[in-house]
Amino acid sequence: MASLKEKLASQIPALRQDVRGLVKEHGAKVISEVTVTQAFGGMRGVKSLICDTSLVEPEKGLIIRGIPIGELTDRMPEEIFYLLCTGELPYKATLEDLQKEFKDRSTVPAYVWDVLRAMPADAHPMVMLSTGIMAMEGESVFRKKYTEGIKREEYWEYILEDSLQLIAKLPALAAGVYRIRFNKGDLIPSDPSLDWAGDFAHMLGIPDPTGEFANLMRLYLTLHCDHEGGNVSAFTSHVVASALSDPYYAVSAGLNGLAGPLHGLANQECLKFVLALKDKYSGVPDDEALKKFTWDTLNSGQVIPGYGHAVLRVTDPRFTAFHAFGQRVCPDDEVFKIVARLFAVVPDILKEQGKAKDPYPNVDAGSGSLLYHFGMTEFPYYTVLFGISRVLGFCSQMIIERALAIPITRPKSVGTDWVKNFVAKK
Ligand code: CMX
Repeated sequence: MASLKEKLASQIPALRQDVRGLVKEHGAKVISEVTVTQAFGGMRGVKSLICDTSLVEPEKGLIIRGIPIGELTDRMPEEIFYLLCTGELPYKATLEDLQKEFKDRSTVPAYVWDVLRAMPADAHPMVMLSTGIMAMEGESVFRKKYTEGIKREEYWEYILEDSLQLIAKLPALAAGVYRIRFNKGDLIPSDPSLDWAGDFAHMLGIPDPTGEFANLMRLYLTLHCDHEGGNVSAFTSHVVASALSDPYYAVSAGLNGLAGPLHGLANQECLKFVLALKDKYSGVPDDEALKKFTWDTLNSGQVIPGYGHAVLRVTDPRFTAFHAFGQRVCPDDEVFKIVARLFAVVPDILKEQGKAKDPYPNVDAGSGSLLYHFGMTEFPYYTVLFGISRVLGFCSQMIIERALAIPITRPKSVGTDWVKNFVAKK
């Protein structure tokens, strides 16, 4: 059975030939134009990036290598990483081989713990995760090999090695961040008999008598893995990697983008919103109270966290998957019930307000309530979970980009005066 590296090595020559042929034959064809609104509006909708790992369809949501995310909810994150990289789900033996590759590389260097323990007691967990990754940059095999001098065709092999190293260490690193930052006691050693997400759940130390918390971690780390190439975190990591900065730099940069309140931090904001409702009404408010609270939030100039999306125009299937998990595991939990009731009232309010192009819940609307149910009440940590999963996407995109020798990113910027002159001439 071929390993991930062997599989990629067998696919890459044809992939390169395919892309070379496409560019040679059709290089001058126009695939997108840019309006003034788009140039001033975050480049929304401009097709100027290639991402083969996944696609976000406005009416369908996330599709990974042709498979809708809703059909992948019982898969483990390791399987998803293999799928992102190769376009195929692994056979059992291949999956076991990949899991072994991760286990063999899973030990976090001791100096990382010294760095994290030296950080301010109120450091944001995302800062600790990103710092932990940056602290390990000296481990980069890609940087070492690049400095020694390797051929461009070989770059992807060392990007893959760094990716495996980094992904392997994330469960211990992120669990360590949780235990250090929230004074949970000693670090918990890894259990090598467990899968990547199961071991992470184990090292967090959250009591899990039913095993459902580990299932939630598997689902969480699968659902957040990738969201094509143009979202803030993936794009940031892509740009940094295009300068041939190694994966430690590029992953840390992507996570720093994910930390923003309009992106990955929204899950923390979302639970705050739900808990504020629960506190104000001492339990699950009725629909009238929910509507008033939502309107008050909008009228005070704030967004409703967990709702809206730059691309999606339907309920995010990842929200649907979390919602189904909650219905199965904790239908009577008050926080989960508020999330479910908000889903019933918020879309109509956002439609009535008429601003948000997508009035439906995104992935962040429901995930926090499930974590809260299992006793993970430290919501600044939630974005870290998003981050661990998203590294699978960053790394798979990076491996493919280096295999295809995608050059350094350098779009052209123009000044406001240039735009004024341009439109005046037209
Ligand atoms: N509540 C209130 N207003 C909203 C809104 C929401 N949930 N979503 C969008 N809007 C507003 C925007 O602020 C914007 O207002 P202005 O015209 O006054 O600037 C208007 O609707 C149009 O925005 P849009 O084109 O629909 O949305 P954008 O592509 O600009 O932004 C997003 C997308 C996600 C940043 C936005 O919907 C938002 O702020 N949502 C709340 C935060 C959130 O849940 N983020 C997580 C997204 C998932 C992820 O990527 O991590």
